[in-house]
Amino acid sequence: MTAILQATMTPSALIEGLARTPSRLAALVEGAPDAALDAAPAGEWNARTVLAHVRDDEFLVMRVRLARMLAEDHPTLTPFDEGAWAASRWLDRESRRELLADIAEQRAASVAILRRLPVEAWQRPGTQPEIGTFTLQWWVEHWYEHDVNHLEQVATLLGRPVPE
Ligand code: NI
Repeated sequence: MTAILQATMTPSALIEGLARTPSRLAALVEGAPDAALDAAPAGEWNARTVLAHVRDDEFLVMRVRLARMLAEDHPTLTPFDEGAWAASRWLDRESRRELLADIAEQRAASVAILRRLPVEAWQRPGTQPEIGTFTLQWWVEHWYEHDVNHLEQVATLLGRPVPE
């Protein structure tokens, strides 16, 4: 029998962490020149693309997987091709102001769902071929770690510390 991946953070800590990411990202890019948001080493995403990725993943990936794990009995989730996304992303709402507003709005919608989950829902299982089988809580923790990774990525790109 294969082990089911389990979270180490509590639901309340995860919700609190996820809820803080939009303001941390906003503080991180505040005052940075637009040219800095668009600069990156060859072959890497720049900060603006990372912000668009965080925004788009929220509704293309996060809430889709959340909804499937809540509605279906142990779904097999579909991998998401980030390279294809980056090559085909919409560019018409990528001003810093729009990106930050979109991130805050999308995240608030996700957090509102998570706050209302019954306690047993956090143990619902899902499987992703390249990861294995996990609880919804593990997957939300994975999502929070994704936030932290991209906060650190933008901080490195801009040469700034990650805000508290
Ligand atoms: Ni990512």
